[in-house]
Amino acid sequence: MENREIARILSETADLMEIGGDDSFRIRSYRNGATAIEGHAEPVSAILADPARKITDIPGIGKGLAFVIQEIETRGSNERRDTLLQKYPPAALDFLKIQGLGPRNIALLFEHFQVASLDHLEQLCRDGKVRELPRMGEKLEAKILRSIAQLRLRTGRFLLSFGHQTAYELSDFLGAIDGVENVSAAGSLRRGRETIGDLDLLVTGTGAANALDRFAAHPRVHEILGRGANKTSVKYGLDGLQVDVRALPRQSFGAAMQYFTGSKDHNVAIRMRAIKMGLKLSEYGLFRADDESRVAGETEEEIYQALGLQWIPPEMRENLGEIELAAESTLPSLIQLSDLRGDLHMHTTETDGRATLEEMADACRVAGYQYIAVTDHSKALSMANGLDEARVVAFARRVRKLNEDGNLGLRLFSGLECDILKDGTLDIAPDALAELDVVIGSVHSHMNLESTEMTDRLLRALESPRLTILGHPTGRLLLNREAYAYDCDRVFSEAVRRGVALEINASPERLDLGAHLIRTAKAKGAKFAISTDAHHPKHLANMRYGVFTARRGWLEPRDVLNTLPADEFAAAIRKPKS
Ligand code: DGT
Ligand code: CA
Ligand code: CA
Ligand code: ZN
Repeated sequence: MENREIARILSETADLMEIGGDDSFRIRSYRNGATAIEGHAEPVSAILADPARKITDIPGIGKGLAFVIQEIETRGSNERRDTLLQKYPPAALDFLKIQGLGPRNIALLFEHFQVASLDHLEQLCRDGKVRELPRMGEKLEAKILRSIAQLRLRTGRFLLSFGHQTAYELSDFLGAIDGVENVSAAGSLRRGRETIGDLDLLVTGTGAANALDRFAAHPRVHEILGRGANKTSVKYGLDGLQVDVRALPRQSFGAAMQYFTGSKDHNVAIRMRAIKMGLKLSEYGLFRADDESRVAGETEEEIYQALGLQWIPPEMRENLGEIELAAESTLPSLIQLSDLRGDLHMHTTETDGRATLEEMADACRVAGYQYIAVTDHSKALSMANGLDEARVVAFARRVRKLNEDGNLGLRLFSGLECDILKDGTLDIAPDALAELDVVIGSVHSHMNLESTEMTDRLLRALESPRLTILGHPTGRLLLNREAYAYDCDRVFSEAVRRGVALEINASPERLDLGAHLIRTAKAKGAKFAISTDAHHPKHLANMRYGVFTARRGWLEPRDVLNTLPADEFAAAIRKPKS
C-alpha cells in the first residue's frame, strides 16, 4: 500500500473515532500518525517488509500505532475502523465532509434519526427536523443543504490527473504480464476530459485473456462488477474508481480504440457516415455492408481514412463539427506540449510556494523552457504573505539583476498574481505594477456576487492598462466549486479589445478556462496563456493537463502567448506607458 493510502485510512479511522466520542488523546495519535506517514519519503510498506527494520523509528509512530499500520498494510483496514463502520453507516465518512456538521452533531443525528444516507439527511433538513436537536437550527439546515448539493457535484467523477495516475499504475501492472503486447487507455481519459467517470483500458496480445484474470486478483481491486470473456470491470483502489479492462485481438485494436474512445456522440455520427458509404463500423472493425468483408480495423488512421476523413485527435471527438472539418481536410493543427516555451504563473517561498525562485527557475530550465514569469500573490492575500508595493518594486529590480547576471539558464519575467478587489480595482498601485513584465489579475474573494456585479468587477479590472492576463477566469474548482456567475460574452470581448490574454490554468483541480469557454473566447479572437500556477516544482508537470484542455478548446499554437519565442513574447506583452 502506498503511504498516502495508509495515511488516509488512519485519518478516516480518527474521523470515525471522533463521531464515536473516543478518547481525544488516542484520536490525536492517529492523526499525527497519518501526517507522519503521508510525509515520509520512503514507502512504509518497504520498511514493514524488512524484518531488520521497524516503523516505530518514524517520528510520531508508537508501538500501538505500528500494530494498526501493520494491520492496514495486510488487509486494508484495522479493527477499530471495522467496529466503527459497523456501528455507523459508511455514509458517516461522507457526513464529515459536510460543512458545519462536526463529529458530535453527526453522532447526535445518528442517535436520533438513524440517518442512513445523504438523501435521508437532506430530507430531514427539508422537513425542518434537524432544528429539533440541541444546538442545531434553521441556519444549520440551510448550510447542510448547500453543502450536500456541493458534495453531489463531486460524487461519481474523478479528476483527470487521478485517472492518469491510475492508468500509469495499471499499465505497468498489465504490461508486465506475459504475452501482453499493448495497454492503452481509451474513453474520456484519452479525450482529455477534465473529469472522468471511469477508466477504460484496452489490452492486446496472446496474454490479454490471462491479464483479465490477473487484474481481477489485483490486491487493490475490492469489488468485481462484471466478468466476461473479453472484459473485466472492477472498483479499484480506495476511491472506488471503476476500471473496465477489455482484451482484444490485434487486428481489432484500431477499431476498439476508435469505439471505446468515444465520445458516444462522435461515434454515432461516424457510424452514420459509414452506413451512408455502404460500410458497417463496430468495435471489431470496419466492414462492407454487402459481403461483410473487412475494410480496416488494425489502426484508427486506416478507419478514418476509409471513411474519407483525416484522423481526428481524441480531444476533438465530441461531434461539435470536427467530422465536417475532417471531411474537408481542414482540421486545426492543435497545440502540443512541446509548443510551449515558458510557464507564466508560479509561486515561490516569497508567498505560499514551497520552493525558492532559483529552485523554480532551475526546474523550468530542466523542463526545457526558454522563459518563465514568476507571479507571487499580492497583499490582499495576507494569509499567503502577499507582496505590497515596496516588495513588488524590489522584486522587479531583483529580476532585472538576475537576468543581467544571466546564471539562470533561462529568461525571467517579473510578474505578480494581483488580486482583483471586490470593486474591480487591482490590489497594487499602477506605478508599482508598471515595474513588472506580467500582471495576472485574479479573483480570490467575494465570489458569490450577483452576475451583473461580477461582470462590472471584471470589466473594471480589464480597464487597468497594466493587466496582462486574466487568471483562472471562472474560479471554478472541479468537483468542488462552481464557476462564478458573470457575462462571459462581455468580459471576453473586452479582454480582446484591451489585449488581455485569458489564462488556461493547468492545475488539475481548476482547468480554468474550460474547453467550452475557450472556444467561446477563441471565436471572439482571444489570446490565451497556458500556465501551471505551480506552488512546487512538481506542479510544473501539470502543464500537460492545460494542454489537453486547450486542445479540447481547439487551440492552435498561435492562439497561445507562451508558444512565442522569448523576444516575441516580450514584445507581445509590452504595454504602452501611459
Ligand atoms: P466517462 O467514463 O463518463 O468519463 O465517459 P466515457 O466517454 O469514457 O464513457 P464510457 O466509459 O461509458 O464509454 C467509453 C466509450 O465507449 C464511450 O466514449 C463511447 C463508447 N461507448 C460505450 N458504450 C457505448 C454505446 O452504448 N454506444 C456507443 N456508440 N458508444 C459507446
Ligand atoms: Ca470512461
Ligand atoms: Ca467505461
Ligand atoms: Zn490564483
